[in-house]
Amino acid sequence: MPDDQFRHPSEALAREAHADRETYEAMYKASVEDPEAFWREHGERVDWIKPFTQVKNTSFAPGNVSIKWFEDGTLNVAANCIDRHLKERGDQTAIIWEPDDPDSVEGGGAQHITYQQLHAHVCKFANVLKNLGIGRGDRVVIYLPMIPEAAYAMLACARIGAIHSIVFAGFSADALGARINACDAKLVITADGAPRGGRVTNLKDNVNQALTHDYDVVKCLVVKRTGQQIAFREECDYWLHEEQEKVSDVCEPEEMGAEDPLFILYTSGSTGQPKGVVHTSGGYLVFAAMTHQYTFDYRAGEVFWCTADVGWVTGHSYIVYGPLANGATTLMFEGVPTYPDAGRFWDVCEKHKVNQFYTAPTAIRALMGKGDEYVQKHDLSSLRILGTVGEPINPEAWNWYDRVVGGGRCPIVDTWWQTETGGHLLTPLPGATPTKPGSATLPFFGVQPVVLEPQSGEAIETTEAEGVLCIADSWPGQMRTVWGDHERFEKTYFSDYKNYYFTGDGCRRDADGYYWITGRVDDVINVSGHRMGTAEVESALVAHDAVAEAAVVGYPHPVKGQGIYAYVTLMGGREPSDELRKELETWVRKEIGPIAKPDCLQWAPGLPKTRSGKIMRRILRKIAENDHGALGDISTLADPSVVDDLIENRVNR
Ligand code: 6R9
Repeated sequence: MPDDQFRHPSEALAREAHADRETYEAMYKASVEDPEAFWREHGERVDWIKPFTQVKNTSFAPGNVSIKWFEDGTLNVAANCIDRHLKERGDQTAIIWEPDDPDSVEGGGAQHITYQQLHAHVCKFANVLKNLGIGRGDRVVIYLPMIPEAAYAMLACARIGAIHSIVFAGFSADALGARINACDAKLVITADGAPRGGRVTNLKDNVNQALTHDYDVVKCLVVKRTGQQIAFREECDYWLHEEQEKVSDVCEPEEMGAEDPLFILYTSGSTGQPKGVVHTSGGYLVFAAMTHQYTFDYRAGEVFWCTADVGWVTGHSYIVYGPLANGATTLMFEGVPTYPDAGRFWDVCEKHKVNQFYTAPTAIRALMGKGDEYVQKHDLSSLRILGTVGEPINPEAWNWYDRVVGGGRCPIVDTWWQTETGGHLLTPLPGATPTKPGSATLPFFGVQPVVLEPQSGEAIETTEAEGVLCIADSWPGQMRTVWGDHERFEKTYFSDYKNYYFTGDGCRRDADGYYWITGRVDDVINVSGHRMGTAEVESALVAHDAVAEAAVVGYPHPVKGQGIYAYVTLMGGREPSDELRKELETWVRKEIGPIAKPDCLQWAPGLPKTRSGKIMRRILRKIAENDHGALGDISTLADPSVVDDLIENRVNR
């Protein structure tokens, strides 16, 4: 499908959707011409305890980066996601929970939790937190499977003004420990075990291991999920079901400032330790809710399913906060796309009559590879809108998604955004934006993308442009700081290109003004939609005593989008072997988690370095991509001969 061929929304959809082309254009224009007025109006979509008078107070100026929205307003995010819906839709399902095992008896199969029930669960949970000494501003780490308690825990924190920091349950004990320490958490909420794809991860064991150094300082609240045996620390572990017996289901929401932190979410950067991305309460909620409504054309009564895990930002904004702020029915899925078989997604869509389905290109590619039969067995007529997120989607996968899953009837919204942005920045709106396979199309309201010439930092004014993607002005969902390190926030996002927010992504703008993300320009790789710093994998590798040096790059992978390619130089006296290779793979899994395991590991007697000792990743990337015809100038290398060896011994997949 050539770039210039548009897929137009049907006339009926354009008529019925929240926005048609004209509405989008008028609203977009208003949003960038007078952001104050636009967001003053749309800030009203949340219920404020004390209404805001100030709307926007933001600066990207070097040395003075400061982002505040609705700053004198007060609200409670949990009350916005629950209490305000009780009168009108107390008996409507808020959360549909679909367990890992579709036939599980002990899990009770799918659960439907109404807004009224959600209210009771969250109030009780909040009272349990209070009893454990948690209050406003305290950090709580959540390390849970995809069970309703994960949403209760998030909303309970929000209700009492505690700041949650979710750690994806696929992360190792070491990665968990680092995040607990980094935000100085008082409490960890976990489960005995996490069933996924028919296998169980021993979450509580990981917590115990993570807390070796603070063994009796950090409390732990445990949800009984599997009923397996766990090592219980009598003095500081608590069972949720026991603690809940002791509390009432009434808990008044705390009045929070718009700029009080709602959550911290650790995400990979190009250097050093993961960054604690901080999102605050008012602007984040306005933006998550508004994007959820417009991007998915969500309408009252519909069933919305985002397949992400709440451990990633997508789960925060589009499983919990956005949908619940809109009074939606949101589906939470504990399992994986291929268990019990590759038809699971479609089985769940049929069973719960899902209207909007939102997933990642890596899942689409994996399922596409299993054949159309798995899709065609199911009645998918309830589907209305399809979405993708996490990485660029190749047109082949886009077309399969459109044709086989959507039956050619469902607009696809390819949503580009980041942990840092809180919600969608580039995305089609179903009734308004003609789509092109592989393009995230046009900016959301209030978002001003610019394409800069990478070297000079000049904005390219022509419609057709290729360069780095920056954003010229703030939007309400923007992250506010890096937890405990505002300097790092400024340095990472506002120093390479002055007066802009630098996204770290490269992009192309075509003759129609459509944006095409070309991938990260920094040393961040995107494996199955999971963001990882090459530096993290490298430091895990060099922590092994056999490894002298390691360099990690991404390479195109047919299913994962990008795979991890590691070059490893061994310590003198250590010899390469298959055993050692396996040992290093297991080592990385343990240090970071299964998602960081290298797909290819090449023994490198030497790495290509400049005379100043900087590893030339450009060359390593080319070799990993098997594109060594295009290595470019290697004459500045301290020892150009290492390159020949690397090419010769390249790992073939
Ligand atoms: C939401 C999320 C952010 C990075 C981002 C970009 C890539 C996300 C994309 C996309 C092309 C899309 N990315 N959505 N690339 N098209 N629709 O994924 O957040 O985990 O922080 O990753 O993911 O490279 O910079 P996060």
